[in-house]
Amino acid sequence: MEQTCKNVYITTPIYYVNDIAHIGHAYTTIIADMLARYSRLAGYNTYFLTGTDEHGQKISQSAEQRGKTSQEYADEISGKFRTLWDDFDITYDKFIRTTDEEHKLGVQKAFQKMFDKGDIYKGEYEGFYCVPCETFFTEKQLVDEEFCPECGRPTSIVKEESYFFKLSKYEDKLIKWYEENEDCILPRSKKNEITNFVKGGLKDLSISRTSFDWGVKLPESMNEPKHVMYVWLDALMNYITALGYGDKEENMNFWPANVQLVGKDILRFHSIYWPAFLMSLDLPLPKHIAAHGWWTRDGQKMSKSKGNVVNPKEVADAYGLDAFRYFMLREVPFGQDGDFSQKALMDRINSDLGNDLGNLLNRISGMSGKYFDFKIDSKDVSKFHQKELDEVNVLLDNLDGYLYNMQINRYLEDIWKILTIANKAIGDYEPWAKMKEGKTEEAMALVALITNIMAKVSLLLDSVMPEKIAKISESLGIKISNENFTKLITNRELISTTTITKVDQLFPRIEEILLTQPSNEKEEQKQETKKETPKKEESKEEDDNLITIDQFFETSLKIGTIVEAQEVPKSKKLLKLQVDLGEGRNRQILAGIKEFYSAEDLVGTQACVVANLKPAKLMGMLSEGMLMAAKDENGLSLIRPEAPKKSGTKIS
Ligand code: ME8
Repeated sequence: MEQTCKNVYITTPIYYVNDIAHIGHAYTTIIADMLARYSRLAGYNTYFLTGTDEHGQKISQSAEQRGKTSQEYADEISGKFRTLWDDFDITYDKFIRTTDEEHKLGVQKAFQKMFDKGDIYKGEYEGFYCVPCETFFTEKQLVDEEFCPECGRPTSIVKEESYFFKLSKYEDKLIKWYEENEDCILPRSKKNEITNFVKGGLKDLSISRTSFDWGVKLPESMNEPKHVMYVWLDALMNYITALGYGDKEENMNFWPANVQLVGKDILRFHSIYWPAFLMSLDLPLPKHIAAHGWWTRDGQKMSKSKGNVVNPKEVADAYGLDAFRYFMLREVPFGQDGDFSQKALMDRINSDLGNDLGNLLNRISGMSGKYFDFKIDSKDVSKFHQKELDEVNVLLDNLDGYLYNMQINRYLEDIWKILTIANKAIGDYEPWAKMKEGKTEEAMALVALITNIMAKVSLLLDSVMPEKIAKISESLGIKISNENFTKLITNRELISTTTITKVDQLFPRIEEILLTQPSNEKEEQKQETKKETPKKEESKEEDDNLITIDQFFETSLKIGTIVEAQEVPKSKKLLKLQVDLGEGRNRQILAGIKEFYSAEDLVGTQACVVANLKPAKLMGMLSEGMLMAAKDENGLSLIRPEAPKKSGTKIS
């Protein structure tokens, strides 16, 4: 995002509609939203694009599995993405769908132009194709000569007539672009990887398919009704078709994009294919392609296909949307992977937001109310606090640079350093002591300093936590506007006077009760994930991990009689059971079987129980064992004795 340019164009990847959104998608979208909000406030003419990627074999297969047409399925999932972003108050200017007519026309125009230029030719493609990744691989790239290097699934050999894009022709030009534009790919470490890859040689790219038909047709003039476009050609073009490329071109003045955000998984497509296509179309190249890292969960890659996703809506509902946004942007340095942990989220809320930010506002309203009837005057701030103002200004100097280089966590770290200056000044100057000594002017200068710092911080954090900042700015009596941004941030000025209003606590301490809900979701999902481990791995484990009879007997299995059963409120899956294992007292067991059994039906029945499991807490309740069950596509069944047995009978 160059400061000199008037227009700012920010894009996210367009998300596949083969499943619903998870926090990885939310992360990309929140970063883009933050940049867009910041750019607007700083006075740039901003355009922010997001949307959904709806063509390709993967989508048509997902639709088929659900008994829907590809279009019906794409409509449904695209709608869910859009609803989520609307719930999250994401300020996109356009939500593009690759099934939009204007998009399809634009892609066809682009194809025609590249063809007319001599960059596209017809040939035959034979390669190893991974359907879930929509990507061809060479034999060398495969794992164990068969499996996809990206997702580990089996590939299939596909041979088909195909059009090719002369990617090899752009090898030198791409290398020149990387070398001449230091920050064209961020973080810079990623740029080296890409440069080396391209230096290793590029093969021409197959850009049409005849093996399925859910895609954009080639331009009519080609007379190739069997061909549809390669989904990545179709998808990448969204960044210009959204601006009207090939049609009305109404927003093409936003091109080239300033920041194109992508996950590191799709950086190659964006930093090799995409600029090569643009060169072929004689269009300028984006200023920055910025690749962020992966969110993992419990150290594992999180993905729609693995089923171990964290639902961003649930997290935002439990902890607050602004806190979630802050956490995502602050926790992990851009470009690096991060593990999603509720403990870390809770710490950020209680410490950074509650103690540092929320408390400072309380102190402003407390001191201004007690000493000055809530009226603030900045006239003596520079006289008594030039040192603090200078310190703040030094930090402000760096903030732009951090944002423009996608060092968002450092941007936030430095804003917190500014808050520390304010909190420290209160301790250093003790306005209550000044008041006692009759030094009212000095006390006022201090409270006004803090108020000004809070006002500056609010302008800088509005893009990160718009809802909470609206409350803070209301309390400070200062509007979040471009005018104030220019005055307080760009020109380093102070507000002259204002009146403070009291607000309720902004970030109440998050206690365990809030924490336990999502973490139980996590436990529940974990159990699900375990059951859904891919077949290949299961059978491998069975072969490799044979156990001895002694190892088997380490597990204590017993017959239990269910004497009481209740639903657990707010849980989709859990039932709370009291189970008699012949021990003279009942054990409480929480079982994830609510979808398959009603509480009443279970009372009086028996089941096999794992009796020596370490007790665990689910939804804040103790669970002292596990019922055994088997689940297949027809549902779940508890494992029970064929004829009634005494409670506590050992199973061997
Ligand atoms: O790749 N951590 O779509 P997609 C962080 N349609 N970010 C993650 C993530 C994770 N665990 N998982 C996904 C596609 N993302 C193509 C893009 S663009 C022309 C076409 C984010 O639904 C990340 O930004 O698989 C990733 O690049 C994007 O979601 C891909 O989502």
